[in-house]
Amino acid sequence: SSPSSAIHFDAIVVGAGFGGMYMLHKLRDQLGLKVKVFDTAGGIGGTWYWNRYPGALSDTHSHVYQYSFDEAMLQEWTWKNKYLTQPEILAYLEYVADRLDLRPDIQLNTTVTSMHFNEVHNIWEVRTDRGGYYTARFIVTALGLLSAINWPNIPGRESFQGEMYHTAAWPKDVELRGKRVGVIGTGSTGVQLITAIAPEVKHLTVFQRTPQYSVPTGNRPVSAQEIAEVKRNFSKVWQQVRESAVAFGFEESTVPAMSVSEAERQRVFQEAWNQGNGFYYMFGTFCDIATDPQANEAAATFIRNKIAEIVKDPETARKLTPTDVYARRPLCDSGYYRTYNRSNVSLVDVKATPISAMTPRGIRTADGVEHELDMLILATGYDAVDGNYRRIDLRGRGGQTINEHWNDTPTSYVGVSTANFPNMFMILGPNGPFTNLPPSIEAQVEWITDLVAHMRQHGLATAEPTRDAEDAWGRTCAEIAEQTLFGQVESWIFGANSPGKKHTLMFYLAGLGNYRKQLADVANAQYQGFAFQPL
Ligand code: FAD
Ligand code: NA7
Repeated sequence: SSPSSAIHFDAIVVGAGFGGMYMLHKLRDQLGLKVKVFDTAGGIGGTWYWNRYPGALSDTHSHVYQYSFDEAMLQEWTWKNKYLTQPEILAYLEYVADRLDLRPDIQLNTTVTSMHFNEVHNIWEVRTDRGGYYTARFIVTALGLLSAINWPNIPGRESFQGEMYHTAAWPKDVELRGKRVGVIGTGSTGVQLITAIAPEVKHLTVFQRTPQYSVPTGNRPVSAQEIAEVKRNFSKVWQQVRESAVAFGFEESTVPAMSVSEAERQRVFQEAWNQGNGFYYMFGTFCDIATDPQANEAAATFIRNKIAEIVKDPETARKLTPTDVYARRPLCDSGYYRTYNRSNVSLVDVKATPISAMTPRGIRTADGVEHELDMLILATGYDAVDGNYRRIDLRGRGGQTINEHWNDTPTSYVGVSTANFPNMFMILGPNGPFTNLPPSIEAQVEWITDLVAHMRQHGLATAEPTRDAEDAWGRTCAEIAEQTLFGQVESWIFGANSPGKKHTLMFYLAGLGNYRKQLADVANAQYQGFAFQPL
């Protein structure tokens, strides 16, 4: 088929989560473009469409886990608790979709299978699993950074006779009561799920590979007064978020942990423990927990001592206690460690006794024990950041695929673009900010919109970053990352959780305030680092 037989749009957006929805609104309603959005899902919402597992909760505070671009929506929408449950976030995104009339331009149940840049016509050719063939001047990949499922490679998976679910594709109406349930994975998701389902199931067996540091969420109802306060101070609240590092709506600490007395340190940690939130514990207590080994060890020791206090069985406590650096995404929970005091919960350390196979009746570990299960839940996370890119037949100039282009190291220029892929803009692509994400998504969507407007104003057909600019951005990200402790452990922040993936940098770790400055500098310097072609 030739491009002339395709249905043409000005822009095609892939993904209908926080990112894709806002991108549609901006390009369509601000710039007047003809835009189409595709999503594999049967509904809008992205992450919050897929992740319906019991206990799914934001770990960003409710008042900053939303869009900020429209004050009227912020005044209209309200929340009940310090954190939002999955149904609440999905309801919010449904409300936004209706409020902004987004649905007519979103096609659900449709996976984009290929996107090829046509150098003759300077357009993208896009194909879907439903036989659709489209062209577009611009493509925006809002594919999600925690969206491509990581299926563990366990021998015998097909033989298991019980029910098996991944948390990121949770079906409706799962009955847990009376069942012997196994959970693999103790990341943010596993911790939430385990805590939520333990009281419901007959028996819960947790297969833990790496123990986790976690602090309480401190979830509680918020008063009408607190909500009114946020709504009254709209501009101030969001300005603080945009200028901060992690964008969680609290002031990051400027105090080094070792600059205060031991007693003061304990007081600060205890106060944070009482108040709740993982990011607050890591970034609100002291300024150097993620960067200074001694500060990190102090924060880690505080949590280890809590585990020893909370967990009654010393052997279980030992297995639950991390000994490595506290440098994964900071977790928070609603009674995780306490859950292991329940008589119907047992913990299997699969580092000590690895899973050898799945059997028809359950899971066999290396010590020969067969753990019998009626249901196995995989809370094994994602092929993070670049996973969904590599699952598409995505080709830039010269027919080069994204896999060839990135090889084992995904890169970008300022998080939103990559050389040789003209007019392709990424939301939450590699080497973008590591923050509470809606405000970072907003920064990227707004910046992309401005660039598209700039191109139209100046009669430009294509925009793409130069290799040099992209390499320099990669070096900037690497230099920043080297100052942190995050690279010292294996986690999705460095893409090291997925089988066969190389430990590699995935984020710009200097925070949202700095990231926004970088974006503004590039735009203000006539989009320095980009090469343009005229129409
Ligand atoms: P997503 O919401 O992931 O949407 C991407 C969409 O793209 C998906 O619907 C997918 O189906 C679609 N897609 C991908 N490939 C294709 C294709 N080829 N064709 C068609 N469609 C495709 N962030 C926070 O800041 N705070 C939190 O508290 C928080 N909690 C989280 C809890 C969980 C369990 C998870 C998984 C993530 C959490 N996140 C959190 C991160 C969260 O993903 C982001 O905050 C945000 O929702 C990302 O929005 P997005 O639009 O970029 O991507
Ligand atoms: P994570 O944080 O990547 O956690 C996945 C968990 O699954 C983690 O405990 C892994 O252990 C474990 N895992 C993965 N594969 C296996 C195999 N093969 N065997 C045993 N255990 C395994 O994903 P989440 O969904 O919890 O959270 C991702 C983000 O989403 C989170 O940070 C929030 O931002 C929302 P490991 O630690 O690799 O040893």
